[in-house]
Amino acid sequence: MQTSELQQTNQEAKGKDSGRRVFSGIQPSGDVQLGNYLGAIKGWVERQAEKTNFFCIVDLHALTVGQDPEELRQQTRSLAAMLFAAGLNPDKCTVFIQSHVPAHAEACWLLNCVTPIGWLERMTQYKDKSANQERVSAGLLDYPVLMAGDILLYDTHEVPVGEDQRQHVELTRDIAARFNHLYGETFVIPEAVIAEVGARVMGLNDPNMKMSKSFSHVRGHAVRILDDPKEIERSFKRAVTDSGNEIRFSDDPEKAGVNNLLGIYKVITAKGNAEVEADFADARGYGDLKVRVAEVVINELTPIRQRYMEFMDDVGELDRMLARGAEQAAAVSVPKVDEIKSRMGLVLP
Ligand code: AQP
Repeated sequence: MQTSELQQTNQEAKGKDSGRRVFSGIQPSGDVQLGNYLGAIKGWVERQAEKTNFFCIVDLHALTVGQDPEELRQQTRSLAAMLFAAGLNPDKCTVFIQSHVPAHAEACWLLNCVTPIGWLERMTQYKDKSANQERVSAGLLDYPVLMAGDILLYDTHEVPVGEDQRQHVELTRDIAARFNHLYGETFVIPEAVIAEVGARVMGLNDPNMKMSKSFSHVRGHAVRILDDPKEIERSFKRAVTDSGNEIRFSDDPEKAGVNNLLGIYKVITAKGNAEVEADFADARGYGDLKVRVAEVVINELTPIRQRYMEFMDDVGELDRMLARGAEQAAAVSVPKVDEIKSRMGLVLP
């Protein structure tokens, strides 16, 4: 696409809203699970036409923990196919791979130089992820700075994320404010947008731990988007609940399992709490609850799985869609990274 066309696309996008920009990312770090879908992807699809949206497959972030190169390549394409299959439309939003736009790695370095190490060492995700590793990479510590660069390069106003990423968006705000203070107004200070429902889907085997891609190989932990209906049914049947029989929303940690199942049902059916509870008024125990939740999940995911297969059958077209996304992303982020460099005193070529 020519620059003039890109500018036109951006202007059109601005026309449909007051120019508010949205940025969000997802790592190709394993099998995409129901939490990623309900906490992030579903909302991206529903709101893609409202503002100027940038959705990024953050492959550089995936490198912060060990990855098999061939698997990473496969997972990256697979994730792209899944995002398009879920309904992201390249005519309405920009979908691209982070490493296709070198401005992201550059911004990370530049922002590293204004970020105190202490800010990074207190990140909960860093503490959790580093606790289980023999050797911790510098990249894992630096993960939130790369994320800050991703967001700030697009003059982003809103960052839709799950609850687990709230702290990283707070850090991004701190980094942006510090940079603006040191070098003059450069960055928009972004806000995390956290959906009330779907924000935290918990593991089916342990409702006190969030569902995660990197644990999707653990039996009974996650529902993967590409699981077939039988597998999904089995996962829900195995879900941990409690020894009672009351099907209602509750803050009681004892009932975290039932709460999680109801939360999944609620976000998919878009019903209110009372309506959801009423749907289960005639249920005969948790067995019934599990079967009915599995049913709505299967109905939601089946068409996505089918479209996914079609995208994976035409990798050439998939790559072309991603190249178009990278071009659109670069049209915004390359001038921005030049502005950052210039502010910091680098001589532009
Ligand atoms: N369990 C979850 N409930 C709600 N939202 C979730 N997200 C992740 N898990 C849940 C949201 O999915 C988006 C993409 O996440 P990511 O891939 O960038 O990283 P993550 O948050 O670390 O996701 P995972 O699945 O736990 O991946 P791994 O295991 O690789 O670390 C984000 O918006 C996230 O909030």
